[in-house]
Amino acid sequence: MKFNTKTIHGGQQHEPATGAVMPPIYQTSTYAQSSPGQHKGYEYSRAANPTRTALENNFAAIENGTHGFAFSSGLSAIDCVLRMLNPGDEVIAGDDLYGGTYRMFTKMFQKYGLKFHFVDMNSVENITNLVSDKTKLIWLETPTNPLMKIADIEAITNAVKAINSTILVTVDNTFATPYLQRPLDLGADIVMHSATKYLGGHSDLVMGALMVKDEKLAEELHFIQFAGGAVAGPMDSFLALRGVKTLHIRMQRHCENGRAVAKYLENHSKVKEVFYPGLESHPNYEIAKKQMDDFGGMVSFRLHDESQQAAFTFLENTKVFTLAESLGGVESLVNHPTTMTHASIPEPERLKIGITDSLIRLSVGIEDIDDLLKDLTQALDRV
Ligand code: P1T
Repeated sequence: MKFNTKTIHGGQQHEPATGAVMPPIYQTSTYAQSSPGQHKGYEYSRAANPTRTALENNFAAIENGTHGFAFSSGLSAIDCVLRMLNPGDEVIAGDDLYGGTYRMFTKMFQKYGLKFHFVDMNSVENITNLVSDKTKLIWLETPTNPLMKIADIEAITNAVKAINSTILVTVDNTFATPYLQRPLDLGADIVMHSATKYLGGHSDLVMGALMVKDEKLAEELHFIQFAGGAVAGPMDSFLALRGVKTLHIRMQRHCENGRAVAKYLENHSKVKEVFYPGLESHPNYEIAKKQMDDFGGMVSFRLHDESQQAAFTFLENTKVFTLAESLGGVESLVNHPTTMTHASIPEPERLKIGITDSLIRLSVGIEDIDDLLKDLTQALDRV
């Protein structure tokens, strides 16, 4: 199946009892057994639930994997991957990550004896120079949140695996989605999503996803999910499945609108810098063009006026763009990374990579582009 068919039919079958085209919301925690251990494949909904299974099969299909897992949040999906490691193990991660990911690495897992290196993924050598016997995991976000940096998944995976083929490469594919980029096809071992974002697509749920193509890895992740317990509920699974069915058409419009907004901002006198991988001025434009099928709906920019007040004036005055955390829904959102999504990163670290007070992040929705540009114009006029 091609991608636009897989979003709708991937891993799906009509419900056997009634032929229902959409899977029912199996709002049940447990399942009757005729004798201890004798059941129809479901025992307890932390282990598996049929609505979640339908979603997980769809998750696997859209990322060209064999197994998918739906978690209660994006962070709990990341937590599951990290729990495969042991004290003393080392992780090499990008230096620009969602603030909550950075917080989990540094504030939670560091104290259990894991060591994290944060590097600019722009250069493969930055990573290979750090690989040692202790390296067990590479953590990539591409495009990154919020600076839209691009890492070359294939080049990094090949270089790392040439040193040690057992090192796992995980890609947080939240910003790109499999509509634009399929990391498992490029050699990565695990794809992770905050399904809260584009996969769900309607800002009505919090969920995480992992997708893999290796049976043993799937077993290990399933065990941790089952033993740790961070599963997605049946209602949210239903909503996410409904969301994925329109992923391809939503993404098409997100990309069109994202490109138009990026071009508009690039030519605006009050805007100093625009971060969008589809602009030729983006330092990783060539890698983005090779690796992605289009460039998505996330756009960050920096104002010429570097004061926090200038950024706040803009943020307080958008009307179609709602000031809120999160991204990837049908509606346009605007966010201030330093005080909102990335506030948990210590200021010196933030400033080192360029997350300054004048940085603003847009999640460009699928509204009419004329209304979006008009809204940006009137808000920028007030700065
Ligand atoms: O919020 P949650 O579903 O737990 O997902 C965490 C997460 C992981 N990875 C990336 C790239 C993310 O962007 C997020 C969540 N991000 C936001 C809430 C935000 O506004 O950036």
